[in-house]
Amino acid sequence: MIADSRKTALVIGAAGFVGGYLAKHLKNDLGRDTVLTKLSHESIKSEGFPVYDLDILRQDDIYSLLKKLMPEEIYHLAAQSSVALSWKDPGFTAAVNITGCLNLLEAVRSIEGYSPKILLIGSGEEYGFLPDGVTLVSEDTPLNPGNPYAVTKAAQNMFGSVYARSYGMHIVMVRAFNHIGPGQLPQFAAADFCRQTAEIMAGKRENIIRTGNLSAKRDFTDVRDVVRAYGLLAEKGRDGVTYNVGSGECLSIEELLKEIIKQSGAEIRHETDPLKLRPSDMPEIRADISRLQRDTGWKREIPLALTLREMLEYELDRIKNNKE
Ligand code: A2R
Repeated sequence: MIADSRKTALVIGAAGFVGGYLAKHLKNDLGRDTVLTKLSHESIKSEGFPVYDLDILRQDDIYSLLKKLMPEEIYHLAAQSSVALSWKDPGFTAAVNITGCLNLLEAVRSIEGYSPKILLIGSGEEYGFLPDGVTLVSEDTPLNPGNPYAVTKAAQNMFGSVYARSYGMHIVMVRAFNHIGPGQLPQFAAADFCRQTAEIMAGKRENIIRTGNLSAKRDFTDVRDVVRAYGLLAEKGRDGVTYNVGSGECLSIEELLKEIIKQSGAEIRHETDPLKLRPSDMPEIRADISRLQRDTGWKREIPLALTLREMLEYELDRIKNNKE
């Protein structure tokens, strides 16, 4: 459906996992003139999009690009998004995720009469350690981040809220829960299991999958459903309001693994790898998505079994064609 073909959407940080999916959705499904940014060392596979190099640590460069394009919608995906790296380099993570976001907000603010809709993408990680007995989190659940990455995303969220309220900016904040899909890097459990399973199916490793903690329950959504929620929120999300984006259901990592093994049709065992165990894992977390559903009508469309099948096919194709 073409919603409004005159609008220009700018996706900042488009070379990452979500960027390619969001760019295609905005252009093909919503008819936006879609412009992408990436870091100079990155490459973007999606063809047919104007692409600019942009480092969000350089506020003047953000300003120049915005002045040139004046996009009506800005999707801010750029981030240092690795929890592991955030422990190793919290200062860098804070610079990219907090100062980078502030640079964007200040650049927008300094252009007179310019008032785009801005989507700040945060994370379900912001909730962190939940009060005893709580597993379902609404946007009003107190934040208690458990790692530096989560702290920076909580700070981004708070700046978004303050700038929307104090300066009347059209900022919507998202807390995205686990999203998965073909092309995700194997730092994430589902992608890791699919890669290991594909290697077993291709005869490249013994039939044992190495795992971390399997009992943790998480809220998984297909990345294509997630980017659809972002498009809806840019259109219908209320300024200064935070929205959980997730499925509203949860699944243990073990159930996820079993589904991948089932889909492979292979005889596969699994074994715990102590290096993959994270000591402070929350046992269970699930998003309350009633606000998202009420304000946008969003519903999950892609069942997880299909997502996992496509992830497995992607990894098999990667091995067959010797892709990086
Ligand atoms: O760190 P790299 O080289 O992978 O580049 C990431 C890029 N990025 C930046 N872009 C502009 N200026 C910077 N100073 C800067 N630092 C990093 O942002 C990467 O290409 C992109 C973010 O993509 P991913 O890390 O793949 O995140 P994903 O899964 O696409 O998630 C999108 C958003 C992020 O804000 C997550 O924290 C959130 O959703 O869950």
